[in-house]
Amino acid sequence: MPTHNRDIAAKFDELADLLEIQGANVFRVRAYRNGARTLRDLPHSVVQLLRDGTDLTELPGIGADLAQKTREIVETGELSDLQEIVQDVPESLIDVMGIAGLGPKRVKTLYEALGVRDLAGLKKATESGEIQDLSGFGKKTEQNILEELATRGSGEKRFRRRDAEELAEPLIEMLRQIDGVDQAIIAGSYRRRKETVGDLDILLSCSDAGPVMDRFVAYDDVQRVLSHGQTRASVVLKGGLQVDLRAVARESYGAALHYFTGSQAHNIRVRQLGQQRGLKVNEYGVFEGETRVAGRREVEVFEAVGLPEIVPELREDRGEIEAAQTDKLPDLVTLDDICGNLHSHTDWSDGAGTLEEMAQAAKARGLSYLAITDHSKAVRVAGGLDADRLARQIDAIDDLNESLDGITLLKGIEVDILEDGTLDLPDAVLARLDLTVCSIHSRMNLSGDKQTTRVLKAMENPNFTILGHPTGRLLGERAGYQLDMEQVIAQASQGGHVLEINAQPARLDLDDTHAKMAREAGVKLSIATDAHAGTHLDLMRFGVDQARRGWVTADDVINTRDLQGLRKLLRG
Ligand code: DGT
Ligand code: CA
Ligand code: CA
Ligand code: ZN
Repeated sequence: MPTHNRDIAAKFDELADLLEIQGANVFRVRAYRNGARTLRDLPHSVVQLLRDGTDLTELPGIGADLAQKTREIVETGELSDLQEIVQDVPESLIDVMGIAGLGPKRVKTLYEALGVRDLAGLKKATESGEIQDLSGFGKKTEQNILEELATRGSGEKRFRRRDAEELAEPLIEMLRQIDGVDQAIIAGSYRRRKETVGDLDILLSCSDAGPVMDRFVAYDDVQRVLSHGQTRASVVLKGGLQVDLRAVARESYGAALHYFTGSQAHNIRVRQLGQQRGLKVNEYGVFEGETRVAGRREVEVFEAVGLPEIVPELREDRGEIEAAQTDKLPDLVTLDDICGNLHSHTDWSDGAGTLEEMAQAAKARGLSYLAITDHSKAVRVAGGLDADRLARQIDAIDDLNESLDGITLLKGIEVDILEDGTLDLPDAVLARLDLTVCSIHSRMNLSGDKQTTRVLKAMENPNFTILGHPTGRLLGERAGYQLDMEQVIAQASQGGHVLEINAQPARLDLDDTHAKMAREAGVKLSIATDAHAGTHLDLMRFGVDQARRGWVTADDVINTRDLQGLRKLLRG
């Protein structure tokens, strides 16, 4: 049974959650979380590494304890610490902690005082009015919980793009290897490179579909078979991701690819354009009367309705049809355009690598500059830097740059925006930096007015360069701060501030629509990996995908400039 890195990481995250509810030491909790992140982001399978005899403690953030526990999970499929702790703290409390506003401390109180063990219990306690009488809870909290429980009931589970990829890529490879298969493409939201996907829609063309369907439903990762026919099959993979596989005739493959790539809103527009020309557009082709006039290749569908090809990322009916008609489709940024990375952490705060290791990792990935932006002191659990340590780091980077070849470290900080809108470090030391990434990590639940005022005030600081992960959302975990992004974008446009597209798969923040709003207002963007280890520099492509969905061009992105060009922009 294959154990994915994601599954191993999930166990450590679960352990961290439960330890947190139990009230364990914050550093210990953080060690498990960091380890989980490292494993999740590894480019290689942990199972393979162990098979090759790799010493896991060489990985950033993995000490002897985590290495041993990782081995245990791979060998037994279980983690004994986890089995032990669930005797004390029910696993289902993790779901309760997923409710906005309910941190580990409150969850512990709910469990101990009211016996709340899961979401159903939480609902009962909230409805009976017991919660508002607990100390530290009030009527408002009770109201919030009820609202969130209500929206959850209806919400289907969506998968982060990277999690879906980990399941999808080996599957599509397996299908492509089967004799007689000539094309296999994952269509749907996956092909449009959405940040999350509901399910996978795979289209196949092959000489004999029956045996391919048989292989598909017998695949290792399949947990449940929903349907199994001669040309169609649906399964649920371990972890809950549904996959629909369809075999289509070669002469229809392009039309089917277009139809199942979607989005539905885009499809409707294309079909209407066809109707205006007396054509019928569907998943089998483009038809004039009974005659098929297009369908083998996808581009033929666009040509038939008088459009140039539109890349999947733009197919959301957000103006791409009009842009295509007037030859105004944007020339989207690509991974190749990226010259550097402007958000990274080292072992001076909560990163795993030294300054030198991060520099070499960036160089190995062909970058010409890397901004070091460790946390500032407000983020105590991350070992944030105070003014003295930052000053020392600035000197250390100056020294190191003397000896580095082919890569330049830029001096920066991820400085906290405090509740009153001031920055967490004095102006004098911030002024010595090449740039700042200014972020919110506390008081995320302020009212919309207060949160917006807080950010706008911070932007008035002359040392403010980039707004880091602007909304603070975590996909599938928590909504963003209440922040009036239109006002933030307007002020950024006036003041020449940069907004970040954080490339971490759980963040992808700004999202596509905000990125589009920003670029339309002339605001520049920084696509950055927020790397806490060298391997995280590889996450850049997720940020680029999100940017492309937001119509972003290379010119809109400051880290497409060479070092000289970037310095000029930063001075301006
Ligand atoms: P997802 O799976 O929720 O992340 O999003 P999609 O876009 O992959 O949606 P899905 O899986 O329901 O369907 C795949 C594509 O098939 C969708 O993007 C467009 C096309 N499609 C599905 N149902 C309809 C429909 O009723 N009308 C039209 N025009 N297209 C449809
Ligand atoms: Ca889908
Ligand atoms: Ca589907
Ligand atoms: Zn941050």
